[in-house]
Amino acid sequence: MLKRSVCPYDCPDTCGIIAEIKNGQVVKVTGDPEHPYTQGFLCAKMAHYEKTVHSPQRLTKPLLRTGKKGEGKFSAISWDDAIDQITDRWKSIIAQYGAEAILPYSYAGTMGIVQRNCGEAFFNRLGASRLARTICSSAKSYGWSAVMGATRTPHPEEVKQSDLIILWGTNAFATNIHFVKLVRTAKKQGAAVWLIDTYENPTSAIADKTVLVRPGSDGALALGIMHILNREGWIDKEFISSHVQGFEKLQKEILPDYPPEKVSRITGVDKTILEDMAAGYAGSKTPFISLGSGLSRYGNGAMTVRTITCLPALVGAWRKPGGGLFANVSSGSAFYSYLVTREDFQANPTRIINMNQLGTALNELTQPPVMSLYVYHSNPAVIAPDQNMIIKGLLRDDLFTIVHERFLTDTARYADMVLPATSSLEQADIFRSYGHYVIQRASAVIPPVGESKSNWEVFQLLAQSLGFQEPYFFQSADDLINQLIANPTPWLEQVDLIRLNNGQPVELPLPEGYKTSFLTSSGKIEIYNPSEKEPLPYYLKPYQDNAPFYLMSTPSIYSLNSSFNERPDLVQKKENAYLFINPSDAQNRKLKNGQLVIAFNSRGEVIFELKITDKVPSGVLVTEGLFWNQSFPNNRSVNALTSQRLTDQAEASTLYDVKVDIRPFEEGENN
Ligand SMILES: Nc1nc2c(c(=O)[nH]1)N[C@H]1C(S)=C(S)[C@@H](COP(=O)(O)OP(=O)(O)OC[C@H]3O[C@@H](n4cnc5c(=O)[nH]c(N)nc54)[C@H](O)[C@@H]3O)O[C@H]1N2
Ligand SMILES: Nc1nc2c(c(=O)[nH]1)N[C@H]1C(S)=C(S)[C@@H](COP(=O)(O)OP(=O)(O)OC[C@H]3O[C@@H](n4cnc5c(=O)[nH]c(N)nc54)[C@H](O)[C@@H]3O)O[C@H]1N2
Ligand code: SF4
Ligand SMILES: [Mo]
Repeated sequence: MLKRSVCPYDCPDTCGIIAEIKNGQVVKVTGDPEHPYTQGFLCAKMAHYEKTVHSPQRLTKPLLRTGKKGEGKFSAISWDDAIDQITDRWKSIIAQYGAEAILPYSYAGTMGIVQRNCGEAFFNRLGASRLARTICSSAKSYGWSAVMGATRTPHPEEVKQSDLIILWGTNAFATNIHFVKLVRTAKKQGAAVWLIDTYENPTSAIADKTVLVRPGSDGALALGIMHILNREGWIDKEFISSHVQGFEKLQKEILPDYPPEKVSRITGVDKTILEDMAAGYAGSKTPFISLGSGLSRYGNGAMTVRTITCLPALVGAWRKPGGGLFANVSSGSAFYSYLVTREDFQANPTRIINMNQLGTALNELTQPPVMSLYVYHSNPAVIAPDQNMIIKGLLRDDLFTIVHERFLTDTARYADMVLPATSSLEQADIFRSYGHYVIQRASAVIPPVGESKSNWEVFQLLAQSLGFQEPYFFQSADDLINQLIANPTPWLEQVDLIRLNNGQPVELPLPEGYKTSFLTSSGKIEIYNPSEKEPLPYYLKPYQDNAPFYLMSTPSIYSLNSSFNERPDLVQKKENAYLFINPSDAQNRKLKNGQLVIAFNSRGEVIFELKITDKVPSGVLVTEGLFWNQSFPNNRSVNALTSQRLTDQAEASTLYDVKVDIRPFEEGENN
């Protein structure tokens, strides 16, 4: 039997998938050829999703801790027992400290609108602390909106009409593989491809030109290019006068400050390359920038994105199909998401804790302290910054931690109670994407593995055990999906709702003329934005500690954040937690290829295998992929080095704004 579903992972491609089912088990997973964007092809991770779904490591029963925290020793208990113990403990915490002493922690294990967000309704009703879910790309969204307002990002297929594609801070080979297919099509038609990154990431294989910038300096690079465009008169005056606000101010007050010599000093990009880039950009008819999120994870991240977003306006790139800038697709507004998150269930607004500062929250918050942590579809002991602080918090004897998971992740190992979670094929949901405009409903296609339950079901059980009476907590996930479809937003109304209901992929239409009627308060592209504290973009410095090497921890082709570490076949392909270093840096430090080194800073130490390669410039170290801490000799992974500091706007993570030093790992050393 073949059943249609959707890839649930935090990936811009959000593929349509077909699951082949025999005797209630998934035996094979393939791409859905009818999906308009992903067209029947899946990445290496999902090509054998059945190995994740039916992995021998799947959690199948609720578990109660029997060993020390972190030791990973548990015994199975019944669901009734688990729910009773949780709600009993919560009642006593609430009586002593108030419900704000309970902190939910969740992110992007599953991207479906219902399963991802239904916990919000439950915790709003409970009166728990709220979590600012800003680890990924909120600074990028902020930067885009500061210039473009609510304007929709272009359709990704437009890239096929481009003659110059700039992959700016994105490793699309790993993270956006269907977009690479479109880039290849454009290339066959003669398009040039540039990659702007901090190292020659795997995607540089399709680039005609790879420009390496100093980490966190892209804002200066964009200003430098704009300086040259202006100096040479390579600007589209007609487009600017009808569609852009504040170019003259930028021209007078900002651009003179960014001559090539200065920009070259800040970015490390040679002056002649800057001149070439400006000439190439101006000479292209339809330049298309695909902007990644990596460069937004710095102390200056929002400003960097804002500055780059101004660039296409200067040459009028927007007016032509195939030109412009692709940021994140914000199709969430196609749904009335409050039907899921139910802010109205909050009696009073409770405090908001930033997910990037979990370490501080667990160790230092008072009034009230965090006394219980409920983690679902996230793995903070691996993915969140300042790992040592987080683990110190998770080790607290008086902290009651519940983790709802598919696998015994590092976070789950520190839990008092572990609840088994269904996979996406065992639960109903409805999906949108941040990489294209297709939406799709999915039903459960196999029964739950073991006794696992979906996020939705667990929150219902907890709600009922706590005596919540709202009808919301007495319906099925499918009922709620029906409501989302039965109450369409004006945008959703434009799709074939019958097809959507039937689980077929449908595409949200982009409004006519959306690339020239901008959804900002002035109706223009706002290079000058009077509602910003700094109304004009300029080069803001990142944080950057005082240590010799920048450290990039970027995605791997074979995992997705910390997901897929349950798969020996994929972990094997990653081989090891490598740290890439430039040959000259290795030589200066007398370090050899393949030797173990410790990367360290004031926050922690992580052991890597050194790989010498000229793909990284001197002064930069790169590690690809997040591994489980369990696979490292000292039980710490790369986020032991990253910091809880936030971006300039939108409180996002600064995961790449980090510096370290390295030293050889001595045999017997195991700190
Ligand atoms: N150093 C460094 N750190 C990073 C990044 C980086 O590039 N470098 N990337 C960051 C980014 S961009 C992001 S978005 C975050 C992502 O961080 P997370 O959202 O925490 O993502 P994952 O590591 O994939 O962990 C998701 C977990 O959810 C579980 N899960 C999957 N489906 C379900 C379900 O339906 N129910 C439940 N209860 N559990 C489920 C999976 O088994 C998995 O363990 O990581 C960030 N951390
Ligand atoms: N296979 C796989 N796919 C994934 C993920 C994964 O972990 N693995 N993660 C998913 C998630 S959660 C997300 S948010 C998306 C992310 O996808 P994108 O936002 O498209 O970003 P990435 O492909 O992660 O690439 C980030 C790039 O930014 C570079 N970079 C870092 N700092 C700078 C800088 O200062 N300037 C410039 N120019 N470049 C810089 C890094 O070297 C890296 O190559 O991918 C998703 N897809
Ligand atoms: S991880 Fe991304 S590319 Fe791979 S199947 Fe899922 S959506 Fe598609
Ligand atoms: Mo992300």
